[in-house]
Amino acid sequence: MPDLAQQQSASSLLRVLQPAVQTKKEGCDSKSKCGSAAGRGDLAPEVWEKIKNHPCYSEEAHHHYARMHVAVAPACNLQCNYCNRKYDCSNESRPGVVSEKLTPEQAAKKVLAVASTIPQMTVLGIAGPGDPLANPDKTFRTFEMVSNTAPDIKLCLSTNGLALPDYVDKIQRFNVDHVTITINTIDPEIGAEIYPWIFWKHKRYTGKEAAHILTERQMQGLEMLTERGILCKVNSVMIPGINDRHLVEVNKAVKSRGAFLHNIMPLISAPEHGTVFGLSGRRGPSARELKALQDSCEGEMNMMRHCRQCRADAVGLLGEDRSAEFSTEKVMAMEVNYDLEARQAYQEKVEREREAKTAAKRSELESLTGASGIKVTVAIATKGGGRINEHFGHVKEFQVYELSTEGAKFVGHRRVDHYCKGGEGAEEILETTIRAINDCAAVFVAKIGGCPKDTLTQAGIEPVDKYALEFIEQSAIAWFKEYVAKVASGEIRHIARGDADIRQGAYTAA
Ligand code: CLF
Ligand code: SF4
Repeated sequence: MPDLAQQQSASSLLRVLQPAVQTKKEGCDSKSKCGSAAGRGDLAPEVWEKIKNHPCYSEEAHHHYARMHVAVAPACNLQCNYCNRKYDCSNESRPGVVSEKLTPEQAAKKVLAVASTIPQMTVLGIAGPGDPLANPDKTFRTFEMVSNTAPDIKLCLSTNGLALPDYVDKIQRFNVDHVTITINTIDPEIGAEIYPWIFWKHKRYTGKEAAHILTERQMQGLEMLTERGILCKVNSVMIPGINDRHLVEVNKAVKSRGAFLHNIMPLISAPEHGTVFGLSGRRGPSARELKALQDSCEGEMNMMRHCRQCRADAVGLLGEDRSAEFSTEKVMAMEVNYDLEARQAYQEKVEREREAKTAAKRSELESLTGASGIKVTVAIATKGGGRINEHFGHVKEFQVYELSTEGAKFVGHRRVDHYCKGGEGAEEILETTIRAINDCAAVFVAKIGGCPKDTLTQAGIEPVDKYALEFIEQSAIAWFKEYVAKVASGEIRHIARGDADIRQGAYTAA
């Protein structure tokens, strides 16, 4: 008997593999004005309203606003070779960390507890630890309870897309206006290397047939969502040797179907996670490989570069994880005081700070003239708020910006270990830190000790502490102007830096 893929008509297969006619109903039409880097004036007002305080959909918002996930969805309807089902979903969380699974009632209480404690928490996401749409009752019950008690919180969903077309109407009815679909390929041959099986319509499918069904369902779901004006982000895991070159095609296919943002994430495949890819030695990409792919995909739909591949129970700003403060035991014992007015007042304060930051960047940019053609990457020590406000020794992640005559562009982040834990191992930690920011010409910090300062300088990375507590972009542009002037005067020579390591794993509450 012919398999399902063979039964599909040629035109149906073609429809899946080729970019669709533009279905985008909203958004924007120039590269500089779209996606996660866009600002208030760049987007249609209704789109700006949706993304302005969503830390994943707006790169700028991620400095100021937090998200939380509730782990109400344990089951999954397919298998990815980068996931170990015993642990969390590696699309949205690090494998190797077991979540506390919650009932919808526990989840709703947790959302109120977090919202009362962290006024800048604006988004509730359901991202696992399995697939939210393989657990539809728990997922939608949670959304329903939260929207009844905390109507100012945006609802967000992340899915592999297999069940998506069946739930689009419900997603719209429940006012879930941000949906992420993980799409790693549109080619069944490649799909067969990523997905050993799917479970669909009470039957298990394998190989190319499984991959073909999955792609059709993902594309159909994406089109249905964008037709309804629901903002869609596509996550893709970059798997060197399998889909790294092909992701450019995926980008075209999802862009033509109206996806708002494309997030290409590095494969997480440490052997201790026990995944098929981890155990077979499949490596993740280097920082340079990841950036080159993101750059080549950047077009009308911007790339998300600030994803932290967070856990299915993550809480806090994207660069932090406060989930340990909100264990079920602690949440159930908490007195919850959900004060909408206090939350709004706090967020107004955040908006004023944001406006000050934008104005400072603009005025610094105005004096950045000339076209030197020089591009420099720098690392920033920050704990949020868009300022250089972290001590070198306390950094858990550096934010990385590319500086050019266009300004300062966020291009990623690098996880590192605390250098200041003190005692043994400090040298090794410093070594791994340097490898993580080896592509950077400078590191901006609030403070730094003499010893790491010397070692960084020897490694060709300039430690810069004169902008302590200042805004990141304004300071970086000011430094870049000096750098270009020094190159022009012959005081220094501009040299392209090397590659850097991407550390495995996502945010944990360690
Ligand atoms: Fe969560 Fe995902 Fe919503 Fe964000 S995460 S469901 S869109 S609220 Fe964000 Fe985390 Fe990256 Fe996901 S940083 S893994 S992209
Ligand atoms: Fe794991 Fe998520 Fe893939 Fe399901 S969709 S197998 S939970 S990574």
